[in-house]
Amino acid sequence: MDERCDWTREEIREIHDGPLLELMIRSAAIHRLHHPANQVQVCSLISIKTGGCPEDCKYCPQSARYRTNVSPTPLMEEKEIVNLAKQAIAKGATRVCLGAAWRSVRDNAQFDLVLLAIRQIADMGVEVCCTLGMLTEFQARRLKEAGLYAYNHNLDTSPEFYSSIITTRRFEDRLKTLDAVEKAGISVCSGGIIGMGESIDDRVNLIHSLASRNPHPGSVPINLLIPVQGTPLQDRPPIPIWDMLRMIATARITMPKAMVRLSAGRLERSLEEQALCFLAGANSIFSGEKLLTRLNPDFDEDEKMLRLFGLTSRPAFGSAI
Ligand code: SAM
Ligand code: DTB
Ligand code: SF4
Repeated sequence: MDERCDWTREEIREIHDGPLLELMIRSAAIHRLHHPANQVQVCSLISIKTGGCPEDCKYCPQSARYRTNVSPTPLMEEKEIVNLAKQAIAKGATRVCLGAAWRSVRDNAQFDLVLLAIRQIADMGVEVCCTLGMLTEFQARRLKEAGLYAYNHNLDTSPEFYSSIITTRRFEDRLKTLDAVEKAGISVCSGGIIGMGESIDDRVNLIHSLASRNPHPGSVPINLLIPVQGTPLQDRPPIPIWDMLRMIATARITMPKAMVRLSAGRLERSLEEQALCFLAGANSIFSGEKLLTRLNPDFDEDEKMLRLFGLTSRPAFGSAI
């Protein structure tokens, strides 16, 4: 079956709520139809501008509105960004994602610096992604010209729950940026976070919003909330593994060709739990000791894990079958 963009919310809820093991088996079968099942994409994050963000995303340690242990740092020098990318590639990353705690991109010298860094990293033969906040079509075109492969911009949660988590922008603003990215011919990376107190319907409606896009996003990060001290969501309890598996499997079944990324929150999960996530259809991870500000399994640990599971690293620019 090819990409379907006309899923109804009811259909997705039915998939999501199905008998767990049947759901996993169905998802694993679809995964194998569309991707080399033993390959996992290894991505690496570089926080090129950390903290001090004007937005009020309730989960985020980088918002200037919450007192967290993040100390704001200015934009990195171009050389430092490129060097960090080199190190990540040497450790096995095939996709490098540059993250900035900006509300939106501005057409200034800082953006020019980021474009120069993107060009140099793209020339190293890896997929370059970045996540810089909201973009105009013109800015998206400039990123494409610089060699950008993908742009990450998460919908994060359902349209209905969005304003309970973020009040400084609207769900529709996110969609607009995704449209600009797509129009520029850049691969869309968009997913969300689970464990913020959302309902099952909110999770289903997030997947519905992603799977209704035509084409589907090229990659869908599923982040497990990392409750950070000082943020309004600091006391949220971890979600059960079963919820993670349902979310991953539902994303895989509804968006068969997408890379489904097991993103934030992996450090706290056992190898057994991660193995189940790969079985449920996840085929991408962030590797390296830091995400943007939080800890994450390092490259050596992940290499051992992949070896243990008989998985190999997916080459850059590999496409769905
Ligand atoms: N400022 C840009 C933006 O919001 O698009 C880019 C950086 S922002 C930190 C990227 C993504 O990180 C968010 O959309 C969210 O999904 C994820 N994230 C941030 N804090 C998180 C947390 N505590 N736990 C899980 N995911 C988180
Ligand atoms: C995504 O979906 N997750 C990554 C990446 N895209 C930019 C970010 C996770 C951030 C986790 C919290 C932190 O490290 O501050
Ligand atoms: Fe800023 Fe992005 Fe964090 Fe929101 S998620 S506060 S926009 S860095």
